[in-house]
Amino acid sequence: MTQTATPRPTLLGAPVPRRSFMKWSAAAGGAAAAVGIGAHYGLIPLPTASAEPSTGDDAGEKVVWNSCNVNCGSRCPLLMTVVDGAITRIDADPTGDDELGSQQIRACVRGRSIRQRIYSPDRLKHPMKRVGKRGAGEFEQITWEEAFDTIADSLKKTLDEYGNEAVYVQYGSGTTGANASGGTSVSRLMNLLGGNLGYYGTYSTSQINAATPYTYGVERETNNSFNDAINTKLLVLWGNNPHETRMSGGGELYIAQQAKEIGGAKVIVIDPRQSDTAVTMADEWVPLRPGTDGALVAGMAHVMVTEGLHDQAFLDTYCVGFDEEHLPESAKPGSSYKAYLLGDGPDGVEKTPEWAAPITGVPAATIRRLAREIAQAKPCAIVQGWGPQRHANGEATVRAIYLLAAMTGNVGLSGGGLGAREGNYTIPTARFPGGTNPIATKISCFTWTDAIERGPEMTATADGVRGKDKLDVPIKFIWNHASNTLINQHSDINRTIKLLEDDSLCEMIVVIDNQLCASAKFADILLPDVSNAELTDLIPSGYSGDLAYAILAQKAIEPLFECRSTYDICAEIADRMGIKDKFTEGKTLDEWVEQLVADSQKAIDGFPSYDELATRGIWRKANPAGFTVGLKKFRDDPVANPLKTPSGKIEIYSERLQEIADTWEGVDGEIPAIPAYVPSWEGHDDPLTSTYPLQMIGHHYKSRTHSSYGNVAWLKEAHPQVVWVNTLDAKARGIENDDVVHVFNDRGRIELLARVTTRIAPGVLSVPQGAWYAPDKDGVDKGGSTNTLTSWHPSPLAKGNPQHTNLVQIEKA
Ligand SMILES: Nc1nc2c(c(=O)[nH]1)N[C@H]1C(S)=C(S)[C@@H](COP(=O)(O)OP(=O)(O)OC[C@H]3O[C@@H](n4cnc5c(=O)[nH]c(N)nc54)[C@H](O)[C@@H]3O)O[C@H]1N2
Ligand SMILES: Nc1nc2c(c(=O)[nH]1)N[C@H]1C(S)=C(S)[C@@H](COP(=O)(O)OP(=O)(O)OC[C@H]3O[C@@H](n4cnc5c(=O)[nH]c(N)nc54)[C@H](O)[C@@H]3O)O[C@H]1N2
Ligand SMILES: [Mo]
Repeated sequence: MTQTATPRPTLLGAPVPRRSFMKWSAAAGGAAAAVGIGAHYGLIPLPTASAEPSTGDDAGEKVVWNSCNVNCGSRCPLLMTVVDGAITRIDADPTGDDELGSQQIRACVRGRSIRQRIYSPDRLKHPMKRVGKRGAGEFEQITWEEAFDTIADSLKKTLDEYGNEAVYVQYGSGTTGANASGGTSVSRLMNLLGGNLGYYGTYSTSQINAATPYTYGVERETNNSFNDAINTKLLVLWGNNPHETRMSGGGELYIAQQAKEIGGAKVIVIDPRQSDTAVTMADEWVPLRPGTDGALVAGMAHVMVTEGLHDQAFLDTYCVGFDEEHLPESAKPGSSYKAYLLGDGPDGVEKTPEWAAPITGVPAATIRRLAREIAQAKPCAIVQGWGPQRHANGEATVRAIYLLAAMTGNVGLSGGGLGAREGNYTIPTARFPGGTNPIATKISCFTWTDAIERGPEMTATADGVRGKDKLDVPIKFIWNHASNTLINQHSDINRTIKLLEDDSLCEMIVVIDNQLCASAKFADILLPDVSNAELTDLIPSGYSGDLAYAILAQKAIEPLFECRSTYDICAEIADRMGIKDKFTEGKTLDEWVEQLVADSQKAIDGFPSYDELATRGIWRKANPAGFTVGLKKFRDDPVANPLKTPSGKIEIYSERLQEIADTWEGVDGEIPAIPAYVPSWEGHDDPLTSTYPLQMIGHHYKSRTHSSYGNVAWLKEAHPQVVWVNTLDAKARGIENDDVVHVFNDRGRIELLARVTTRIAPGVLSVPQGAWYAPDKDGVDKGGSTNTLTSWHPSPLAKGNPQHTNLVQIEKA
């Protein structure tokens, strides 16, 4: 491991003397006693970085195992050096390479800069209540007692007046990696109080979760893990960018690289952007227009069928609806996928590569060559990311990519796969019990703004309400824990602001966060949570291919300022609602964590005791099989091991989707029974392109996890917020690299730097998502948040977030 010899600069530039931060938190807390937002958010000096990792020998010095728990999918162990109560240094995992099938879980740039998040000037310090207009950011410091009483009174009032379905626990992923210390406490509290309006889907996977049951029977069918990619001949990463979205040692970047280095696989990346993955791993990058993957699949499938390259035996045995001979009885003639390809379907159009080329922007010759290569590589692993599905037609795209895996007979084979996202191995680490929601009524996680605005108008078929035919009440009370989806991460920020500003609609918003993010400014009651460095928790692994692990992340420093844990906050509110004992079961947070370790020990062979885990920090368990092969049993014996689809087979034609297409009313967008290409609103051929000619996507960026870490100065300097624009589009507008530009549409305008590059397809812009929304007095978002430009318009089947489907224009500022 390399160590820096020179001390790192502090946040303010000048290092503070090594011992000058004695009783740091108390002093900084005391200084912020005055009321008013300015006084609360003055700069905080960052404790000085020490040059060497502590040995723990010095008096007052210790090294503590903790972790990074944000939602990149991984959870990385962090070694925190603590001197006189302040964290002075972060080191990554130095263990692991000595264990078979193991690897170091090395934190990425974000985890390594966590001190700047813990000691951020944006840290929330005291409980506050809103005093001005909602969203204006005017708050007054209050006592914890007043905060708890106000929340309990408001909650009782909402439950009495409107019932439990008027309470909503917002999607929030800021503490995804946490266990007892995360947002589950809020759900537990509400579940004990009779429940709340629930949500289905996630901002990550709405469309793929909704579409997958119609092909494979369940929301998420386990795919082959990346460890298995060493057994493949050809790895096709389809809108999948592990070099950024799985970039830590606990992610799968390293494992994906092994597929090439050890297995020698050829790698093709299909993505409108030449992503970091495409640059470092790919033998070929295939750029295409966003949202046109279904057409690319059809063009390739046409080649395979006409040249006889597809696996007919696999289709005949394991699938329904590829050709007319294998359609269910209810299906109309000409409704098979093959009929669609050959021009024998309702549209009468043959889906040749020449048909697909102008839609996708991929030359017909390339489509032919790719089709032959993918069909002839045995085996071939097609692994889709979640970028292709976060679109207005994402559900159809997901199923099209699955189709290619089935047509080439790669499903259920080592070195092949389902066409889904990579699978992984997990262990059943015990989780803090949130309980179950007694209320069955659910909305899609993306439609909460509609549920505030017009809840009782929302129906099952037009708006995707589940568990009831329609909503009876609008959302009146929101719990917003570790979530910036109230503003920054939801679509169409300007429209959301208008909705939330009207406090006669949603009457109470409780925000529990530890940074003054855009969403926090919309709180009625704003509560300062501790950071994960300020408590102990048992952290289960996210995914690391076939390596599972658990971390005992231990309290490194005392809570800063007046911060309190979410568990304690919820326990106090439970007390005021008369259910404290039910909520706590008589346990403190630390006692819960001890119990979770004990329960994990019972459930998992070899899981260490609390004391052992406390010392070693992290415990690993590799998949005994080495890698995972999805649907292997089904492949081996499809009769004994049918899928959970109605036919028990892979459904290329879905009767259930046909029924939805025939019966759902008020749906905007097509839901075809076969994975046909469907054009969408704000696609490349929407008439709106005459005003806004460019398609804008928003990739997940290495400098942030969504908006988390988005205020870290080191990361902002290393990875500034830039819009990727193709050289041709830039030239046509007189834009040069590093120019300040505006990207805009009818929904808003953002200001940021131009990255003029050939690494993005012409006609496409990418604005990395998650930048902190920062409007100037004219409403121009100088933070460059992509959600200033995205829309509320939900996708047809999932009612999910199509946040990569947007038309925009770009100009010099
Ligand atoms: N560094 C970092 N890592 C993260 C996160 C983060 O914010 N930062 N977020 C985490 C979370 S919660 C999630 S859900 C995942 C997200 O993981 P993904 O959803 O897979 O990430 P994206 O960057 O949205 O999309 C992946 C790729 O798809 C491409 N793409 C976009 N539209 C299309 C299309 O129409 N067709 C094709 N073929 N490709 C397209 C994008 O250019 C991008 O390179 O990442 C996780 N990891
Ligand atoms: N345009 C566009 N929008 C997107 C996406 C996209 O691709 N494009 N991706 C979507 C996806 S996949 C996702 S998952 C969502 C993510 O959206 P969010 O779930 O909102 O994720 P973050 O932006 O990371 O915000 C997490 C919040 O948790 C807070 N937090 C961090 N640690 C703690 C803690 O210990 N305690 C508490 N109480 N709070 C804490 C952070 O300060 C931050 O305000 O965004 C979605 N939005
Ligand atoms: Mo996500």
